Amino acid sequence: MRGMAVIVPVWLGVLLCAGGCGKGEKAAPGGGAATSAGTPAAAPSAAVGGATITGEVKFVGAPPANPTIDMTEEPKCKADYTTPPREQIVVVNPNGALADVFVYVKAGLPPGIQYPVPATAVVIDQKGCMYHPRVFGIMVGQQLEIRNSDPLLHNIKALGKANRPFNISQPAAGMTTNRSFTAPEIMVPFQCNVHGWMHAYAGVLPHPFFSATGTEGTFTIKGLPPGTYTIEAWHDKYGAQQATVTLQGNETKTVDFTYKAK
Ligand SMILES: [Cu+2]
Repeated sequence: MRGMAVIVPVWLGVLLCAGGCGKGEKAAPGGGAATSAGTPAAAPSAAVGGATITGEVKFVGAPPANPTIDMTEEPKCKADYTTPPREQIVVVNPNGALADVFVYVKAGLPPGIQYPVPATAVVIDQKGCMYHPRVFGIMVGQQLEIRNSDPLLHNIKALGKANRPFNISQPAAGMTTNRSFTAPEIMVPFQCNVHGWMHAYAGVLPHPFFSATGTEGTFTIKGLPPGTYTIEAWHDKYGAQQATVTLQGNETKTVDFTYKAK
């Protein structure tokens, strides 16, 4: 969202936090909606409103222990950890909320609206032989910058179904490669051909109304026009849940989701 405040039209400002700007949430991939020229794509203002959906994803029960990762053959990554790292499949925060849940508007938006694609790229970094972030959202057509911060080979493979799969080798630290997606898809899985424990997921949407839970387990979706929406929460291990919410005017409604230990 750097360097764009003064040229963004007022009506577009409400979109800036649509990907989630609240405390404890991940960086807002869907935020920063503007084209490189600073002008919005054709999008009637009726499609943009001032309503907000916010909430928390709770976790009930004892979370399963994530598998320990054996990094013996990758000492340069192993050196990044003081204790043996674990896969981050189920991450429950100290407040009992679940991280890495992708929350998005699944249905209910007015048809036929083209939302501006943010000029800012979403970044996925490979660091310490882990993906950062592990779960994130991105708009159709938005740039995804794939970065290798490790001094060793990663081979990132995206296994989309609606989107064409790709496979990129990045043998050195500092390498970046940009890709984008052509179709909505929940979720596009990423994996590394070199390190079997590396998994990430991208939610690809034609609109900016999505968020991913982070260290507080909360999400916020802003800038919605009045309407009745189906909201879906998606988690790698525990699957998807839906909720319906009706929003009027500029109101904020809270929708919490709860996942239970199996
Ligand atoms: Cu790797």
